[in-house]
Amino acid sequence: TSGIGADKVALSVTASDVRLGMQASALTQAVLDHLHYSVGRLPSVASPHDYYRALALAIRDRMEYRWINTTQTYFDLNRKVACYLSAEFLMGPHLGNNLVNLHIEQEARNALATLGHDLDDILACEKEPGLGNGGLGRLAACYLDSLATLQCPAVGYGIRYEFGIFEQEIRDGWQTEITDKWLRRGNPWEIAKPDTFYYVNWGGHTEHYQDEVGCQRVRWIPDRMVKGVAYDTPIQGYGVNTCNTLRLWSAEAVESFDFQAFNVGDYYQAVNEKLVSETVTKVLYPNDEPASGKRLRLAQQYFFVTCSLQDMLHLLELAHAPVETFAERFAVQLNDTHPSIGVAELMRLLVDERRFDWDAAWAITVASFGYTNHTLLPEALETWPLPMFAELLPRHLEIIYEINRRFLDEVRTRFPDDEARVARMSLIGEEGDKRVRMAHLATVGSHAINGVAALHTELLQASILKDFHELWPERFSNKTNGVTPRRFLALSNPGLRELLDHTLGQQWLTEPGLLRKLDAHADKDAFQHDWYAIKLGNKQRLSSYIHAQTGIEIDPGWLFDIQVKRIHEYKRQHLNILHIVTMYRRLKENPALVLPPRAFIFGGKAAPGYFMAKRIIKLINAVAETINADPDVNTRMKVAFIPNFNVQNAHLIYPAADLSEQISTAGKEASGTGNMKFMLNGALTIGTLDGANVEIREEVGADNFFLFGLSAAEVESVKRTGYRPHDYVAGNDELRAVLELIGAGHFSQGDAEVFRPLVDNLTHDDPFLVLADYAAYIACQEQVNSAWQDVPNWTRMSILNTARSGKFSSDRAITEYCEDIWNIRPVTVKA
Ligand code: TH1
Repeated sequence: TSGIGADKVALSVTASDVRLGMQASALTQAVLDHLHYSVGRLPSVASPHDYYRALALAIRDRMEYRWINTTQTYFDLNRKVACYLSAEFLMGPHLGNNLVNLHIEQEARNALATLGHDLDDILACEKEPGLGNGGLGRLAACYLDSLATLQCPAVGYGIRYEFGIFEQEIRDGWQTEITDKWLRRGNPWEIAKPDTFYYVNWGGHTEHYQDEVGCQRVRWIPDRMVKGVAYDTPIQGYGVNTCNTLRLWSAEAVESFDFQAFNVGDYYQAVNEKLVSETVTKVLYPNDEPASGKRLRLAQQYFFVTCSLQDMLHLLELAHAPVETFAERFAVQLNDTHPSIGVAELMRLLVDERRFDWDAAWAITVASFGYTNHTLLPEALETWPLPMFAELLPRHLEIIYEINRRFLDEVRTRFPDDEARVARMSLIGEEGDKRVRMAHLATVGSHAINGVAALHTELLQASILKDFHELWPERFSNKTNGVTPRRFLALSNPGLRELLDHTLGQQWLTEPGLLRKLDAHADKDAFQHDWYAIKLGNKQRLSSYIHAQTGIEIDPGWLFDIQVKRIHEYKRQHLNILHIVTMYRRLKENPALVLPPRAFIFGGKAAPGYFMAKRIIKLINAVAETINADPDVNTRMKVAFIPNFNVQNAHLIYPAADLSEQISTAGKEASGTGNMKFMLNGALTIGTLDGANVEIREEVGADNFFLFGLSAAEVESVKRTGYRPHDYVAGNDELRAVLELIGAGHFSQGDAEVFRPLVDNLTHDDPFLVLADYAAYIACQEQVNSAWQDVPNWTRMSILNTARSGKFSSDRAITEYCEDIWNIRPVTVKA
């Protein structure tokens, strides 16, 4: 090349550069180079983890060009960007997923084989970033995958917790929590951007003053300050050049903020300031659902939200675009109320710092934000006591009062003489101590509000946001959750992937509607045979894992009945146990009973302070120990609790399931996403009419779904008319005997204390109607048993589940968000 720009061409990197080659030989060289230059190890002494780091860096290199190019393309074309604000991103291991999305799994396998290593061993070395609790955080991760795959301009904004969700160990049947040190051996996927940082203020007071043109203005004089530094991770789309960004903020002390202390020689105080600053992003709160109410949690939320909004304003500035165009450039989605302080913060940035008038700022704010609600559980709704809020964010409280004053005027105009309604809708709750209601702030500040499954959106509009729905029906819509088929099928179920590729062609991975074509194969002997063999192989794989982790041996030929999710009373793992104990008693009383053998498999973490949930884990393990050791029953049933359920072992779990347990009290599980991962992998569901189960049943057909239990409406009416769980105990001898067995210490070496709180809670209170649904659940499980004995028909139903799971792809969900809420269109990134 010669002439203008020749030097640039020579210096630029291209995807065809031999050092970025996608062939196995180029990968082999790249791994060796990284072992040498980045890891600093001789191949002869390098550990599998060293190879993991070298391969991860080599793969990251191969995304880098696309990554920079993607960012540049959005910038050059001035494209509107979806900003997904989430306190949690449960990404799971990156390496395997990036290999799938780049189409270089086989090349990587060959490259490592040349170096004497097996890719699967190397993949197992990755410590996943567990920066989320469960469904909500994993949903955010699936959405990033779909946004990149659909070539949509998007950024994920969140928190770089130093310690993610704790690791669970089971000791003597009890959960113990171990600190998650995911960064201990470094993180090859992130790139620190020390020059991309913003200041975050706390505390202090406000001053009202008149500016030079006579306008009333407010100054916030904070008394503390930290810095938020960006760490970026590439999010490679499947089969496209788009590589989006996950930007996580990490808290650092502001150098010399405590200059005074330093100058007077108080070196210790200056260092201490640094420690205190950095606690903001130390640890993820491990509560799924119950709101924590801790000041540090509010500080985390404000910290990542202000950094993200400041980043957006900075990007506008770089593009020489006026701040007035904010809402045309950014669609800001609030993943639950955790980032909802963003509504007040954007107002502050516009009104106080950019001198916008209130109405103009408010129009921009409402046009920018969308709010997704993920739960109706009262204990999960975030509210902050006024004194705490005022101490940490005094200016934001003033802004919230002003938003509220104007909003309630609007309510009074629309609904005159209805002060009860005004009190219900206020952003400040006055029952007991005064609190800021974050769901109300998020709703008032957003032009679009959505629930995460059809039933959940209906209930949302009829319960906690009823008044808001009456005021602004046009702002509400449903967006049923989805999961990515790349990670949850292609990566985790390679056997099934191969069969689907062979039967349908590879397009099913981006057009999951094509899975419906499996309907035509569901009755074919040969196809059923292949299907069954794949499932059996997956069960073998899980069985080995369970054996390695727990010592429990499970026959892969048995029915694999699996419930994996956070442990919570509303999810009713204890209903599952009542069924297990019922079958145990039946077998003990009648050894000749014909019962197809089943493995009951559980997994899930309990919030460390959740007394009942921890006892449920203990009960599962106690029942497991008794049953697995009893030769009268252990040829027909076994129970296993898989410790430390996370994304990595989920890859082994979902593909091995025959039966998916989705048994929450109707009306309580907003959507569920595990239900979708099981269905995608050909498990049949036993479940209530709750969350997305309703739509799963609609898609797969009532004949291919095991339904039981009260509906959401029936649950409410039973509660209204006075639920008396004891009546169910009195009316059902078998249930009574089961509860007595547990209560008397049969599974706890005669210790009648340990499970007493559980049994008492069920018989006297039973807030989640376990006993009301018990008989229906047992009867439904009997239907499962008969269906399981007809292998061809079970296999057929299994095929139909995968065939009809297309709706639950996160691509469908993201397409709906893009079209209905964000107004974002795909953009092709050139190679
Ligand atoms: C979950 C919901 O429980 C689940 O039904 C849903 O599928 C999932 O979100 C994704 O939409 C929630 N997780 C949390 C976590 C926290 C607070 C509220 C919810 S709701 C910390």
